[in-house]
Amino acid sequence: MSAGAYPDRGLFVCFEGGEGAGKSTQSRLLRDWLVERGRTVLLTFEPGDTPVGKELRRIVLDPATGDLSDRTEALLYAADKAEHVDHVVLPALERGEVVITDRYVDSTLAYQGAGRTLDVAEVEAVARWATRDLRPHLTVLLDLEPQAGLDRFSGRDRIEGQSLDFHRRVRQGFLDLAAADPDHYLVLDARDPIDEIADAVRARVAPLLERA
Ligand code: Z5A
Repeated sequence: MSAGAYPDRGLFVCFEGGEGAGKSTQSRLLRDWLVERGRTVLLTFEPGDTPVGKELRRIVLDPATGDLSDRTEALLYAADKAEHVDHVVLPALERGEVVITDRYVDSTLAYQGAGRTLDVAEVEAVARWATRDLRPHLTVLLDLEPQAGLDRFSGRDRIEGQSLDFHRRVRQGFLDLAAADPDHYLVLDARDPIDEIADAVRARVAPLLERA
């Protein structure tokens, strides 16, 4: 595996974690804090933040889709990532903006790799190809015991409806990725109060702004 390509313009920050861990909440709080400091910020998400991605999101998350081959699911998420990187993420970074994404490549390594038990190296090769091996300067992993995250919601989409064992493998998948590359990860306990988590994220992001 190559070292990967960290953008030389802009700042690329990603939030990852299981369902209900607080990714959307923390993404918005970080965006608001950066905008108050005069930064131009693009807040985005996967899957579904492009016209084609919206269609792909419906297919992968709608319970009515039913069973998909694990490989089909991995390829659909990869297609969403390719659209997202080429049409949303890279253009904003090239403009020198801060890009915050709610989920990215680690989600496919954790869900389609560790969760579905596809070969993680194969899933990674596809996802890195789809994303031109573009890597976030920082990934914030909001770690939460799966049942606690699922309890924060009532409805269940195709992925949320998987077994608790599946979600435990996903959680461990995320933790393994973070442990392997501490320079590019911040792991936080998602049970902590929202404001405390936001403060910890800001403290880690602040020095990175000097390079953006
Ligand atoms: N998926 C995949 O398999 N492969 C991939 O490559 C990608 C994704 C990119 C996308 O679902 C699904 O696709 C996801 C992984 C899979 N599936 N699952 N399962 P999504 O985009 O619809 O949803 P999500 O990404 O899982 O996010 P979420 O469920 O909406 O949760 P969240 O964004 O992490 O949490 P939140 O909305 O900020 O907060 C949830 C609630 O908890 C809300 O009421 C908050 O007020 C509350 N909250 C937040 N923080 C706290 C704290 N600290 N304490 C207490 N309560 C809190």
